[in-house]
Amino acid sequence: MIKMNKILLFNPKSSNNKYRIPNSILNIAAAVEGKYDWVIVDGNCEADPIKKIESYLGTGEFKYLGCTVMPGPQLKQAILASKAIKEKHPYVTMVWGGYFPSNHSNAVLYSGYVDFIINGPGDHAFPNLVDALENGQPFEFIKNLIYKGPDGRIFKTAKEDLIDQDSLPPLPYDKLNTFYPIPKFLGKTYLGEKTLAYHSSIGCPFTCSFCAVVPIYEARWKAKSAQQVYKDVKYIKDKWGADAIEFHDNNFFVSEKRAVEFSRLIKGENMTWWGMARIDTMSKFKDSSLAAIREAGCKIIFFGAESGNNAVLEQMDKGGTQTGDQILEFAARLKKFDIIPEYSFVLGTPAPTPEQVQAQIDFEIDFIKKVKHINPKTEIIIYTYSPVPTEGSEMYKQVLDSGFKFPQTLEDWISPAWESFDLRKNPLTPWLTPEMIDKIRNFETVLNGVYPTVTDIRLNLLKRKAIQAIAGLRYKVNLYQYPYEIKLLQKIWRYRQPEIQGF
Ligand code: B12
Ligand code: SF4
Repeated sequence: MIKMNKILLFNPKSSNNKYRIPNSILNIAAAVEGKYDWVIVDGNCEADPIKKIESYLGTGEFKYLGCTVMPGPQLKQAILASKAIKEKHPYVTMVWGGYFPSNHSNAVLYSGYVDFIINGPGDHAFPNLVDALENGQPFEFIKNLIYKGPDGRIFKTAKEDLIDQDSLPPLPYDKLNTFYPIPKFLGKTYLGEKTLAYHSSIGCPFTCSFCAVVPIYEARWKAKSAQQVYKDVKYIKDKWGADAIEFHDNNFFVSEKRAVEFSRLIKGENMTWWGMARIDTMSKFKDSSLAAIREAGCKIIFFGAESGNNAVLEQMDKGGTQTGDQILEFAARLKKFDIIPEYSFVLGTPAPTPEQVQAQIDFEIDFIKKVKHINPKTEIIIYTYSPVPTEGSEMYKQVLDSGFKFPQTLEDWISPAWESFDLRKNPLTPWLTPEMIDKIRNFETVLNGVYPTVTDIRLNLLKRKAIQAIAGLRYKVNLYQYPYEIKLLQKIWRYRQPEIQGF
């Protein structure tokens, strides 16, 4: 007899041209594998994902739809699809998971078309929820759940301790391959011809006051062992030819021991890799460790530098140990190891007066130029600060005091203004004037002109030189206004922006 309790897992479109293994829903698939039948629909690989979902639901065999959602453009497809599907198939239990619903649960649940939110890791919560619903048992005690009670109140259940990551079931790559060929997900990047996206740890031990990871993981971090990571990577390499790895962990390099051990294991595989780290953590790494990491193929590391100003770093609660001087020293130190530091800065944080907000922006611009002077290979990523609800942090308090409010409904979230908010390009934060935002963006345009990112593999030497010649003069004399000529060239050559298109 055909079971009518199948699960459809949906990854709404998040990227225009670079597909990645849909790790969020693949982890959920692993959690129900062998217990419930499941299928995956990846919005990145489908011209019309709603049609594809309809073709599955039309069989009448599906009872659950699980959707992963991060803010930004992915939210748009998630909303459009969930709304349309719930209207047509009201019996389907709609479950959302991921960073957006965990941090903005009220707007999601009051939409009326999402039944449950998985708050943080879903590896246990999701199968437990489906079990409870299948067996008519109470779900109210399942950890990591947010739901609306019959009286309309929102309930959040207790958070589960982070799961030992090595105890999780293997990711069902072979079955994913039956829906979408794995090579489709192994894209050409700056790192290699076939780049694998892999997630080796969850959470982060720090509590930066602007970071969406904090309310969910509350300074907790759990990692797979170096051996486990190596085993998984090796499987994909041997079976589908991956030659590079993007580690999507929030903070890959928390443990020096694990990073060095992984380096030792991967060294012989001739793979290039990339991951995210903290400057203060990695500053403490021994020279021998940095050398081992580079020799093992790690060419470029992403660091949240955030600000060169110690007072702002403190306001951001960057763990209390990062300083402006350290950021500069570390950029110089990495030069010796031939590791490219990719430094991201967050400009436009709140301050008591408009003059102070402007002064901070000007300070950061000068500081970024200093970094570039010390190590010109440093890749600079500039974000405009967009608040996340880090309740209890001093910075979030300042944000609320300024009169800032998140949208109350999902429809508002996908209005054009809020979409660009999440891309951290044009935040609707009351303390930033349009002139300030222009200054940040224009500086970024000129900077990218003088130093085009190495991750843009389409930009050849000639094009680089042409943009550099035009932007160099502006950079020298601090003239950033109206950089239309640079923008035009970047548009014609479709210049890549890592802060929008992903690392
Ligand atoms: C890969 C990635 C991307 C990829 C696309 C991913 C995809 N799904 O196709 C790309 C590069 C395109 C991307 C882009 C953006 N991203 Co992004 N991305 C990530 C990253 C690095 C990894 C996500 C991942 O695969 N995790 C691995 C899985 C296993 O973990 P997970 O997603 O947390 O899933 C677990 C739980 O959350 C839960 N869960 C998740 N989904 C579901 C679904 C169901 C049904 C259930 C039951 C459970 C569940 O269970 C899972 C297993 O335990 C995260 C940071 C991170 N390390 O998680 C940022 C992150 C999610 N991105 C973020 C942002 C802001 C963006 C952007 C909007 C902006 C930007 N400048 O980066 C853009 C725009 C996106 C768009 N175009 O829509 C933020 C979200 C912040 C926030 N305010 O909520 C994060 C947290 C990074 C950060 N620290 O700032 N991103
Ligand atoms: S170190 Fe990075 S991931 Fe961790 S809390 Fe700070 S910004 Fe978030």
